[in-house]
Amino acid sequence: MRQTAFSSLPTEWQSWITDNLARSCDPASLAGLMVRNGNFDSNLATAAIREALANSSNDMPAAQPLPDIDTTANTVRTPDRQINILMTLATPRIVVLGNVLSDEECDALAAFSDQRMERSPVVADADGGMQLHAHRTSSGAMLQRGETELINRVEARLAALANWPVERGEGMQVLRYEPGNEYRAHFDWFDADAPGPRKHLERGGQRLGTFVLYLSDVEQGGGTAFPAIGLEVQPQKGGAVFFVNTDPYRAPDRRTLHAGMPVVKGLKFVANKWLRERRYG
Ligand SMILES: O=C(O)CCC(=O)C(=O)O
Repeated sequence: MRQTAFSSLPTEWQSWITDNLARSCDPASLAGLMVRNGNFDSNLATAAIREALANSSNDMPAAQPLPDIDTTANTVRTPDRQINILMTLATPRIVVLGNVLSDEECDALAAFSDQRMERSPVVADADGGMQLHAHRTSSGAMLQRGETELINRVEARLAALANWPVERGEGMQVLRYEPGNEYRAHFDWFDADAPGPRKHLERGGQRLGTFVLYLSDVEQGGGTAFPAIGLEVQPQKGGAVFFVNTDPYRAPDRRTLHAGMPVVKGLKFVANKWLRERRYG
């Protein structure tokens, strides 16, 4: 008999999947638990759960639309700007972009945000509150969606670029890193199994996609590293890296682990834009 993803699993894991699906557990959460607790590859876990669903009385979940950039040509024309595709990776989906913002737009976003910067927090696992952590040492400011004409323009551009409605985006978060500042490896997706992050899922669903927009060049250091796949993107003013945080069934993808590497020389400004499953705010 042909081996399938499901049949390749140890029998105790096969029973675990079948039992949990029979209890109507969320397939994406089950895949996450298999990766975390069983050390399974996320593609194998997702495929096995899909097969189990197909063989059960439950309906097989359909692949869901995700934010994505059309990389069939080497440039993408948005309503107001032509953006360059510099590098693409199919899975995990990562696109490195040039010419997303003009120098003036970068400077204006950084200057506007710099006045209200405070030390950047992380989401606490226990209660979802925002807490300071030694792993994240940048300063940051949250911008409201549509807060100024410039923010509105950039948000409309990113929405056209990623084929994802503005309403499903969080407000941008602008960060400033001094030499020595960093954000150690972390995920942008929220873990449905942790009580704190779960609260954030209730408002707008999962963070499906991320843009890190580079608002400055950096003399040395300050790349965005993806340690699980051995990739590092160097900051180039006006450029960006875009990545998709889940698989097509919206299960978190652990290969999207990423870090803001320590700045060695110079200042680094970035703007994060997170794209949610549903309308946000
Ligand atoms: O600074 C970077 O390059 C990445 C920032 C980041 O990952 C974040 O703020 O979540």
